[in-house]
Amino acid sequence: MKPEDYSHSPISADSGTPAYKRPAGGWGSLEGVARIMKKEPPTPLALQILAKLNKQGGAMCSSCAWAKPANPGTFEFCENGAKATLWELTTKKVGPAFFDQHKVADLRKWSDHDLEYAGRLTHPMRYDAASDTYKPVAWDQAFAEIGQELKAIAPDEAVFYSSGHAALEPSYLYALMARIYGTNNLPQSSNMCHETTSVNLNTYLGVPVGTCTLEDFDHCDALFFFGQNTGTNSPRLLHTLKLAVERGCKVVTFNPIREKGLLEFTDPQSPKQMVMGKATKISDHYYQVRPGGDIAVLAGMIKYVLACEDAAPGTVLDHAFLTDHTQGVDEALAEIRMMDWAEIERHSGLSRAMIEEAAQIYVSAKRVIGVYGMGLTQHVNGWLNLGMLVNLLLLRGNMGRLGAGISPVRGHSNVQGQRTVGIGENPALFPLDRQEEMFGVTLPRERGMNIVKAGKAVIEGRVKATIALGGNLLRAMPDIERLEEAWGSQNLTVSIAIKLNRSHLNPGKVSYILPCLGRTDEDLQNGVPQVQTVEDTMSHIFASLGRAKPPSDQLKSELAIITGIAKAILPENPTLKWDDWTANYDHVRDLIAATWPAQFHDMNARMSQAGGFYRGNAARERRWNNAAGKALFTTPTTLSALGQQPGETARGQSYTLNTMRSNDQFNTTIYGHSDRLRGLSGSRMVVLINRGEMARASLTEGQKVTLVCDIDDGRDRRVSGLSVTAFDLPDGCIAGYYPELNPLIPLEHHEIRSGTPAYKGTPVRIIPEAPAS
Ligand SMILES: Nc1nc2c(c(=O)[nH]1)N[C@H]1C(S)=C(S)[C@@H](COP(=O)(O)OP(=O)(O)OC[C@H]3O[C@@H](n4cnc5c(=O)[nH]c(N)nc54)[C@H](O)[C@@H]3O)O[C@H]1N2
Ligand SMILES: Nc1nc2c(c(=O)[nH]1)N[C@H]1C(S)=C(S)[C@@H](COP(=O)(O)OP(=O)(O)OC[C@H]3O[C@@H](n4cnc5c(=O)[nH]c(N)nc54)[C@H](O)[C@@H]3O)O[C@H]1N2
Ligand SMILES: [Mo]
Repeated sequence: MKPEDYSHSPISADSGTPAYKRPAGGWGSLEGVARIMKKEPPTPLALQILAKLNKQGGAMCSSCAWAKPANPGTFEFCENGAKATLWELTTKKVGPAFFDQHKVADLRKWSDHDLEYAGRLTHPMRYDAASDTYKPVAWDQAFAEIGQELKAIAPDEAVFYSSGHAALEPSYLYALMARIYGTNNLPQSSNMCHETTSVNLNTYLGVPVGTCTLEDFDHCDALFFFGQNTGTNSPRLLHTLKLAVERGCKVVTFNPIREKGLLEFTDPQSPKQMVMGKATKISDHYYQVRPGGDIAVLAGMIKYVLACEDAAPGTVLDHAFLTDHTQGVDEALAEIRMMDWAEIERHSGLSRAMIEEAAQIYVSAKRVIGVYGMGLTQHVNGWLNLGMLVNLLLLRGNMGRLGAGISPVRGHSNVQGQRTVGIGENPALFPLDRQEEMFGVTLPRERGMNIVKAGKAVIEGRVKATIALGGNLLRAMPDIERLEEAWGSQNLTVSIAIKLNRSHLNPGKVSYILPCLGRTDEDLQNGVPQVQTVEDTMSHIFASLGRAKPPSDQLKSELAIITGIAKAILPENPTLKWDDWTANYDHVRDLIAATWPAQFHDMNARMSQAGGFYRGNAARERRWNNAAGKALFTTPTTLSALGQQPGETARGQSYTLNTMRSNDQFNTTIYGHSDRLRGLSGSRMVVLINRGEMARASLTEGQKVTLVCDIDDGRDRRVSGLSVTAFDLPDGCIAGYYPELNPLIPLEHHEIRSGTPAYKGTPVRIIPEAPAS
């Protein structure tokens, strides 16, 4: 691992560690796009598709779920959106000849990058154990055998996973099919990311999603960012932030890593900034909180707000809002008042002065938005991270009014929408009565399995079949080595995918890879191009139209594949018009509209309007659709979001591990080996650690080490061959890349209310592989 040439940043707190010298965005991001184009020059059509990305009549980007404005810029895509789009539009192909040449055992030795870089899947393939290769198969034969296998087991022995990518129409039919078949086992990728949000915001505010829209970002006076890496994961939000900062909005960030995008940004769409080499400073204050320290930060901020109110009673808190709209404030505040500043400083790693400085910005701002990502959700006490952030916002009525609210930044491009239209293991969240009436069927009411429960059931042999609508579970999940050992003993594994990945290389006894059209591909049914829809992180729904010629005439749309499986596993029923629905996706939108009329009425007409159509949000209007009918305060029970504190354990010194994304990946899709915005490149097998901790542990730069999980449940979890890399981080924590470090995270180590894996807070020890030289 070596720092990039433009190595050390003047803004890094430790100038001796790698950092990116230039602002986020700017020429660097154009170079990032150019680099991926150089790998494989885009076709003229690919360039046209990029130019229309996230605009009316174009495709919606398959990278992040950030909001798409009604008045888009000339280029309404970012460096990483371009990478995702061009990655899908590759001209390379993985067809029968490829599989003939490569045994599955050999492919298992390939890297994540190389597997996907090989190209687009072109034919339905069935695993042949005798030759250890995948062989081409006819679609009809595939559907028939999948049907046989699924009919031979109890419905609750099957799992229907979806990665948050497929559009609303296939997702609606997928959930419907699984339920009519007889199971609520519908885990989704958000079980690994914003499940903490879905479960806990629903409890606190009566909505499972954020309360803000883009308009709020035009009116807020202060934005507080917790654990979200905007520059890499939702770069189009940087443009929104720049506009906010330019009108005087203050930005305050809490993150253990000084993430470049939240420090400074040059808008690639601003000729003036680009030519003048100017950048906009984004965060007014950037605090390197210790991982798991946000509860303590928020407790300290609330103590300061209360001190201000005590000094000038009636002027700081929004008493009318607290009385009319909230519940539990006295109890929560009594507990927070008793919290000790020394403990707050210890857990947060920040001084009282720093926390009070941030809180003063909160008190001075009329309208405040709290923004967050995986840094809050992927912890054992993620519920309290969110509870405390909601507490802070509620105190001054920063919920359900213009310019204020809570704004989780969602991951996959339709992850929120899939949940909206029925994907999820909890049947209580969906109008199953209505669907029973619409289709004359009986739907199961027992709760199904989320991803952690499904993983455990696979390990224990209780799952006999897994169908995956996209995704890469054997890389994305925790404890992947434990899962790999058990995966192949299932009767059936089916992956609906556009590219080959590691999850396809652990076939069940019967195993299929079913290749589908991607977001940018033209989807013709009976010669008519079909539109699909997706929902962004702000609950707006957009039509998306693919225009590229598919890589093979053998591909089916996700919707058509679901129809094929549904017809093979479900009894004939004249109300289930699978063929009609596949022939014209308008008909599926009619079903969605009939299922949720208030939100989706006239969906076919509204889906193409500029800025999408808004399906509304009760909390935004101060209607609280939870059990209490009020916005709930949360009483803290601890100051740490971690399940286990780092430090000296019986087995040695342990550190909190933060598994993170590089700037050159989309989840388990690895585009390359650069993490430009952190000044790193070359290898992903690194352990980032600060220089003080390195010295205390007698580690040297580049030294090879093994990480060992420090949770003792009788299983040894370790990853070897990692290089020690000095990096600007708080004490007590280390960082490294997802998915390479996923073998270290126990499946049982998760957020306690929602089951979201604690990917940002696993205790690990460092074992040198050779003595320090
Ligand atoms: N290019 C690109 N875009 C993506 C993705 C991608 O992989 N690549 N993935 C998509 C998906 S599915 C998702 S869910 C989102 C994820 O987007 P993010 O929510 O940004 O998730 P991470 O990249 O995991 O980064 C989390 C941030 O939290 C910080 N952090 C870690 N622990 C703590 C803590 O205890 N407290 C605080 N305050 N901060 C902490 C980390 O340093 C890091 O900056 O992005 C989506 N967009
Ligand atoms: N350690 C650690 N682990 C994590 C995280 C972390 O921060 N740290 N983050 C977690 C998060 S937030 C998430 S969301 C999960 C992600 O988990 P998943 O959603 O399961 O994984 P992805 O890497 O997004 O899936 C990539 C695959 O999707 C397929 N694909 C791409 N486009 C399409 C398409 O159009 N249709 C279909 N059918 N398939 C397609 C491709 O074959 C590709 O190989 O990982 C989680 N795992
Ligand atoms: Mo995610």
